Amino acid sequence: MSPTNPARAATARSNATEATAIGSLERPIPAGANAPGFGSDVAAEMLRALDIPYIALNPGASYRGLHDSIVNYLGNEKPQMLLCLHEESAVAIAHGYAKVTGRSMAAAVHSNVGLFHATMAIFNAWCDRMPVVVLGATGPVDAAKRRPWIDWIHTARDQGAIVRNYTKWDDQPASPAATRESMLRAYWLANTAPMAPVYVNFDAELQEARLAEPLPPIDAARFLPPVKTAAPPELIAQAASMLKAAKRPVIYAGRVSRSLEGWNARIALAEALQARVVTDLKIGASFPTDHPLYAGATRGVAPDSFDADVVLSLDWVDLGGALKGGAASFKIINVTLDHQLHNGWSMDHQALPPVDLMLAADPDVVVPALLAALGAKATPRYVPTFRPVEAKKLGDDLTNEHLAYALRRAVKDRPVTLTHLPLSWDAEWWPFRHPLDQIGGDGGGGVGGGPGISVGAALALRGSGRLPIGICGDGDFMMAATALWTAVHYRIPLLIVVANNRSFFNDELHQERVARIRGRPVENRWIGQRISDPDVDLAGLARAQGAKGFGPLTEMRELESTFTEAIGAVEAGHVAVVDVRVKPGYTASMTAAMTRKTE
Ligand SMILES: Cc1ncc(C[n+]2csc(CCOP(=O)(O)OP(=O)(O)O)c2C)c(N)n1
Ligand SMILES: [Mg+2]
Repeated sequence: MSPTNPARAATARSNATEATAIGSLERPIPAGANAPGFGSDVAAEMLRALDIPYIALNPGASYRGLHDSIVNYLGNEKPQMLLCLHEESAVAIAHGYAKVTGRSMAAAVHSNVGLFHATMAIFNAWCDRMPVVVLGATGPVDAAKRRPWIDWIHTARDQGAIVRNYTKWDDQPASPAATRESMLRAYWLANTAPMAPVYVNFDAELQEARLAEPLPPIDAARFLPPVKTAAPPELIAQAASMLKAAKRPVIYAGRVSRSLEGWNARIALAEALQARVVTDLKIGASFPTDHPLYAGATRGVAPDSFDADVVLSLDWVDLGGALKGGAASFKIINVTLDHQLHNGWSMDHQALPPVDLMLAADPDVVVPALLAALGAKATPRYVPTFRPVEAKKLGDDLTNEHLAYALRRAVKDRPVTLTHLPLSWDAEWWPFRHPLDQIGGDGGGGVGGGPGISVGAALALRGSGRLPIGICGDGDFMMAATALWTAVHYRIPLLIVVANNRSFFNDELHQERVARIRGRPVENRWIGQRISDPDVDLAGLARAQGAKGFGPLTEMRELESTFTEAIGAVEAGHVAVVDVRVKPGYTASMTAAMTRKTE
């Protein structure tokens, strides 16, 4: 049973489908090219063979061959180009798309310079373990073919080195045949758990060269074997008996898929074991937060040490850190494939956790196997039920809690996907009852991910009946506000709410902490952090790009009605931005954690 009102979901769906189909936009005149004639036609054909629906890009001469092939050979469909105003947005959009669908789309970025702009978003996707196929270009690699100056500054001997430390694989194929193999391998690796971005770099000359001879046909599916990483039955049996014997089992529900089947299996497992479940706001919803067994969410801060005897970690992001509070007394079962990605450059592998039983497997595959081993029912008792938000008296200052409360009241029983949350969000403000209710954070802690990820998620959710809402800090929003243009241009409905405290507030708390430790005035913490004088017109930034802009809202009583109006605009197919002037401040527990004098 769905937690939503079916009639409302149907209305939302029909509104979305009434909106202009993206595929009807930017149609090229027929070019009459129906056989591959150039190197880049082969690469374009591969994109289609890989069933990549969209390629988010910012253009550049280094891949003008591929650009032409997508427009004039493929007719700009499957994949369709999504023009972005910054490479960071292009990759962030592909990242957001993957967070919803679990599959990669492509992003294309120009030579070294476009790749430099894209790096932050690639790192975010890497830390988030999300698949993105990033395509780039260089050259001509043959120096004799280079145009003076520009081709020289935009050619690097080893361009992949820019991103090699935070991609799963990269390549620079040297022939059309190698291009096909490279793209197949890249897509397969990116989309095989543990998932991560990949980078394929095309030589400009190779793209533009005429094909000497046609390549033999290729059956792409045979090179993309689905990989299901299960745990050996004896380890499943061992895990099942440890969990069965446990008196106080706790499940750390970490990086799992968005599938409803997997979600239901996790609930059934928790119910069978009577295990409490911890979740993490940094990653997508993994357990219903209104379930009686739900034990709370963490974000950035390690969870308190739970009174547990056995911990089952389903690919928890920082298990070592989480267990610091009391691991000595627990038995720990770790289900993860993440170690396959760990390298010597990035420390995103986190602390090394103590582990008593290791299942090097996909948590989505392990949970049903555990249910079977326990002889437990695979269907949960939990039934998601919508409950209207109760009227609540909050304080006079407009805070993020007010924002959450008023937004929930305006949303009512619509199915919503929270595509991004600000740092100062408390899990208790918004219940999750479906795996797509929330898709997690930026992954790499790179501020500026929120708008692009939200656009990509909204793209994937288009026509699903779900209302995408990204709640961004003002700093996050302004770093990547131009990602919205792509949503407006391609008619991707989306609501962005800016939790605007007119500050890079997180860092005010850091300055406060340093001042406390040094015995210096904490009153100065705002200097070099506050974004006012002038206040930025965020609704204006939205309107300037063709989105609907609302605000700034400064009064509690304005919120619910403005959100209702903005939601109406989104349901009519628009992009809407609501600027809410919130009081600077984090939740008490977050502030305490950030400003305490010593560890
Ligand atoms: C790319 C990048 N630059 C700087 C930082 C450091 N940083 C962490 S949080 C933060 C403030 C973000 O401001 P905002 O989005 O407005 O959220 P707020 O802290 O005000 O709630 C900054 C600058 C970062 N994490 N990433
Ligand atoms: Mg801020």
